[in-house]
Amino acid sequence: MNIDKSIVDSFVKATERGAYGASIFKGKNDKIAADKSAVDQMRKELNKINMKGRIVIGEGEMDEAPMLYINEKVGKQNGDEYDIAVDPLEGTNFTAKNLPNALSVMAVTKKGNLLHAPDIYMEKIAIGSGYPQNLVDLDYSVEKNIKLLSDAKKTNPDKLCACLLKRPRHNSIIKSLDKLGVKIKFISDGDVSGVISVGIKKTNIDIYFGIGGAPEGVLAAAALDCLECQMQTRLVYESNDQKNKAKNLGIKDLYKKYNIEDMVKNDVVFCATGVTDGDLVNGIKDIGDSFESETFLLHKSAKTNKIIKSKIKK
Ligand code: VTB
Repeated sequence: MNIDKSIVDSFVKATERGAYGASIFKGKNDKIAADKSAVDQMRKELNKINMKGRIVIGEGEMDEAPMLYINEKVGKQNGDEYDIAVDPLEGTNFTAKNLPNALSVMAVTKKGNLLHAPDIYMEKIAIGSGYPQNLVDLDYSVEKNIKLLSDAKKTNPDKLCACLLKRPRHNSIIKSLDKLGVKIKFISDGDVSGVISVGIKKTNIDIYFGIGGAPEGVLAAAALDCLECQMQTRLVYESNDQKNKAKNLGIKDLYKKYNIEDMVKNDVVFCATGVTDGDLVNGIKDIGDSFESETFLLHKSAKTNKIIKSKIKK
């Protein structure tokens, strides 16, 4: 069953509110307050929706997050059942320091269609649309993935651009890319928008590599699903406790390689509202008793791919 178009505006309102909440703390050097404000505002808006919603990816477990925790029920508890992944503030650092690319993000499916990923790390590789299926693979070397991609694009590796989080854990990938002459766009944070950039022509990014958060991975997969791009991921464990967390969420094969269809099934809606100006959308503009927002909206079954500009009373 597809998601009815009539409910999509309500999801957009939730990320608009989340972004507004975070924007109050733009440049105030307080990541926690910005995140809390985003969570509070998004939750309030979600609870106005006629749905039986359940958070499957959220701000953490019930005992560690006061709101929008995994398994929290949201919505008025009437109507259809939805599974919801939220990152009310993707880029707490960006907001605190008033830097570009902070977003309020959400993905929604009908119940049972989203991977319940634990809040741990995940390896990710992603490319744009129009390539042969399963072209790149996490188990191939960087050299092999780049060769496959440059051959498919009928170009040379030195014409490609890769996006990566700037972290020491990526040093060996960076070394290989440097050797091949591949251009690199480093991001300091925010790999939801980093991964999605492979599906946005104007960014000129051909491939995304590296390890980031698993919740962010599932959110990006929702967007890339709508954009008909390719992505493969695998969970990364730093302790037995993390393995148990995954098992408790129903993950049987701990080292499974997930393609998009293993993370997101059937219809999906993805929305991301800008907190600060960024590559995808502009940030919140405070205009007195109202604010203006921009939201990147994707809806798979309706083939919606647009930017929604709103003016909303505070
Ligand atoms: C990752 C990434 C996020 O934080 O979770 C990162 O997916 C944290 O990584 O988009 P480190 O532990 O290496 O700092 C973000 O960049 C922002 O939440």
